[in-house]
Amino acid sequence: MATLRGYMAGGLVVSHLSLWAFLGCMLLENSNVAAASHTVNPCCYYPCENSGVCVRFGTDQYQCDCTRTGFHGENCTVPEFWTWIRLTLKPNPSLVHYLLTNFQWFWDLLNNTFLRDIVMRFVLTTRSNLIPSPPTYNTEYGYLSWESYHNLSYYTRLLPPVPEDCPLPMGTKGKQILPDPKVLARRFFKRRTFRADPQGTNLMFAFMAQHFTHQFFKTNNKTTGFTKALGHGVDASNIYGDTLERQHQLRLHKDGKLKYQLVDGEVYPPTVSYAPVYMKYPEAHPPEQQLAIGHELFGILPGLTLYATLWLREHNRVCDILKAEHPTWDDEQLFQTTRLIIIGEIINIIIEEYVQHLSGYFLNLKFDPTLLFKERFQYSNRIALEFCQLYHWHPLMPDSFIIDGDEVTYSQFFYNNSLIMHYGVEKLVDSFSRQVAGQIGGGFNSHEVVLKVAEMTIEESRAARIQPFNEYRKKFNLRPYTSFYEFTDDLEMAKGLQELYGHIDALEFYTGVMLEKARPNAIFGESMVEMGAPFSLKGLLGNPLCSPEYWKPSTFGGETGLNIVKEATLHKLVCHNSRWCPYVDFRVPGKESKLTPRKPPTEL
Ligand code: ACD
Repeated sequence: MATLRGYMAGGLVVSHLSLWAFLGCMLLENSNVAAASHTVNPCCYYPCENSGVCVRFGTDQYQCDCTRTGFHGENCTVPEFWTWIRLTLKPNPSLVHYLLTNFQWFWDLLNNTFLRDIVMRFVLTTRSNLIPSPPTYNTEYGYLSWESYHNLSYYTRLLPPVPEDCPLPMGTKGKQILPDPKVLARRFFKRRTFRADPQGTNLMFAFMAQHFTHQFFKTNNKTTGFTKALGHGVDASNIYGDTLERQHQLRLHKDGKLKYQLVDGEVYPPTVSYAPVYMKYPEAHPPEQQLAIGHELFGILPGLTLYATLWLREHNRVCDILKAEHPTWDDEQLFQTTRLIIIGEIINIIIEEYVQHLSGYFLNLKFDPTLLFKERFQYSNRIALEFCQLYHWHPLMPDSFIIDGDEVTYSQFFYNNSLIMHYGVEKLVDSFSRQVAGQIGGGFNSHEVVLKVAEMTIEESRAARIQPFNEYRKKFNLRPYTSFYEFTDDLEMAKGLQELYGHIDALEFYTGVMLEKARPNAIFGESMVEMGAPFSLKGLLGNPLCSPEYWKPSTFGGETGLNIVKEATLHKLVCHNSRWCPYVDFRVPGKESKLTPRKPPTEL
């Protein structure tokens, strides 16, 4: 069993620690109870490295459980032989990223061989292995518990919360009081002048990000750490509703289809009077302008209603295809099978186009569930609070919206579904695909209207006692930063953060992933990729659809349905469901992918 003094070998920390230990001893003489409450919980020092689990014994002792970490020793710091070999040979993440984003000629060759599958399998397994499955902790339970495993209303947690009894809010480093979230938002998040994303990400991507992620990020704002999205993954609840009752209100109950309305002969989501579901609109908003959509908040931005319209049209289009092949199927079977096809399409588009775009890789990412069939892989997923936190990508939002040459301000944009019917799906897609989004990482790029979100995210992370950014760097096999000057190249920011946090090890998780220096010509920094990718790939491939039991033609009504899934593209989603085919991509023109097109646009 180790004591605090045993772990902390040197420097400043020891003196800090000794002071607490000394205080503990003084009090011990008077009362045992008092001693327990004044001895520092040794787990507040995060003494266990390499994913070892800290267990407190007595008052000032702890043990690191290093089981199956590949390390041993008091603090899980001594590598076993094979771990040592692996670590010696393993290139660092920046080198791997550099190799994947350069040498196009090499990747062009590799993309056309069996080696693509091997590399893709390696990406999927190494990333997914970083996510515990079954899930472990949650905001209430910093140790394994049945409640935490079983209660789907919680977001899971990769690292346990900072213990309640730590001397400082982030454990043992930093200041007694964390910086005011408002000050952090105003000084480091707020946009000065719009900084376009160097990867050319556009608003079509930004609205996809928002539309797609809100099916599994539905924070229950009444209690910290809870979610209303019980599907914990891609379940298309943003299209079909998150309760059976809502789903039935949205369904036509004929041929498997969803309800719709026709405006000038074009299909749009129905009004709430026809499909009576709760939608959040300002009080005076006329009911005939309130559209009924799977997610109750999607009326706020026309970009979200645009995607809702596209998926509605796609759902009903697929129903027609299935019905032609299965005239005997009833409404229920047509609906359920179409939903599976839609979920499969979403996963495909997200991996092969959305994540592909974010990655900037010349490796062609591949959606092929069979790649994992011989691997040890669990087909389940639990959304983590840390994933939800890091996905607040509001710097994507521009200063205003340029639609068909017209400038639309935020106040004209919010809750304005008439824009969709006025311009039509085609012009909106074209405009959003041509307008560049903001760079996510590096700070100073959040528009005033979304600044409050950064504040609220920081407040949530404090209420949930999320561990420091550097602890997450270690969890994801990244070297912790040693100073704010290493963390960011912006001297003003480094100085300001040092002054407010006092120590780099006290930097908070969300502030860390968002403000970290972006990689050269990239949308965000190293940590966002190294932490976001494991959550994403585990969540996408952990979907039941990707399991050997489901991944077969019969699940999708036959080869036709399976092929719709396998060949889904953003281009088809738009062009199969519009009068004319606009420019559509996740990046602005001129920044189109240099990769060999995976599916020629003519193949519609
Ligand atoms: C890799 C692939 C490249 C990863 C590049 C960037 C990842 C960064 C953040 C997350 C990105 C996208 C999230 C997409 C889908 C989320 C799906 C969640 C399903 C529950 O190098 O590994």
